[in-house]
Amino acid sequence: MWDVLISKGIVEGFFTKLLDNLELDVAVVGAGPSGLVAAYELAKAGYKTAIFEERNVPGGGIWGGGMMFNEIILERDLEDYLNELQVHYRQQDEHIIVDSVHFASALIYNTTKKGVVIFNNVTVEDVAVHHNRVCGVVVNWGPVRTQKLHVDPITVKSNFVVDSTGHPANVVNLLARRGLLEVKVEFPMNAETAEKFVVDNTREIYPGLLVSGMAATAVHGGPRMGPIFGGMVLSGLKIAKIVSERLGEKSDTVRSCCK
Ligand code: 48F
Repeated sequence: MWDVLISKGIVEGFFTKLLDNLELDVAVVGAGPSGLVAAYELAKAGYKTAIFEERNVPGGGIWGGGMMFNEIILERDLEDYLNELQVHYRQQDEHIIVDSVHFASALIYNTTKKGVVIFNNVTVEDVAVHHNRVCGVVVNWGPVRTQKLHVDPITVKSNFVVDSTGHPANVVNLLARRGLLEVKVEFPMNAETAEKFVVDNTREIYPGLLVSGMAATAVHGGPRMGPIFGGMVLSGLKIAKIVSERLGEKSDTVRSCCK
């Protein structure tokens, strides 16, 4: 019966992916622009990377552009990167304008094409901490959190975790609530200063835990920037650079702390 063959294909396909991603080099939390770029670059560099996204649809804040006008703005110096991703754009003064649906689709397509699995409908509800170092993510189905179901999660081991959860900085705040690190409150809108701030503050914020995009801005008290996305792309690129250096140069130390 076809219907059962379809069921078998789906169940086998999903569990093959899940088993293959229970031990990662990098777990990215949130499939917004900074998380997608970070994962794409890390996969390009050969690191086993997966993204956990609590919503059904990856892409985070890209789709809606500014106030649902579905266009986004990037800085002109990202032209080469957009060409690499085969994104169509228009130039306007020192900026580039891109259709937000096209940009979100291109990031999702390129990231998954490099082999990154995006586990959509999966929320990261906690992290695993061993010897004062983040060593993985604790995951559950998205609706378990939204519907407050009493269901225990499972753990995915990862040498590095990236909080790419946007404004709420959900992963960093899990540690902040327990007094393991201190966070600030996001500052009001200022696109010009925000674009530099987000890149400067993309960093390892706790051993094994990095923070990117609006999460990096928020927890460091930086200004929001609205529908300009160059900083998000550069933040994702910086995450990949930091992690590559850490995993490359000190691979034994880094990998062995998460046994
Ligand atoms: O907010 P978001 O797009 O992240 P970002 O990379 O980009 C920010 C911009 O979109 C925009 C901006 C740019 O100029 O200001 O806001 O910082 O995407 C964050 C993603 O994380 C998911 C959430 O559903 C969204 O798709 N997310 C949040 N918490 C969790 C999560 C969680 N605990 N587990 C899994 N996914």
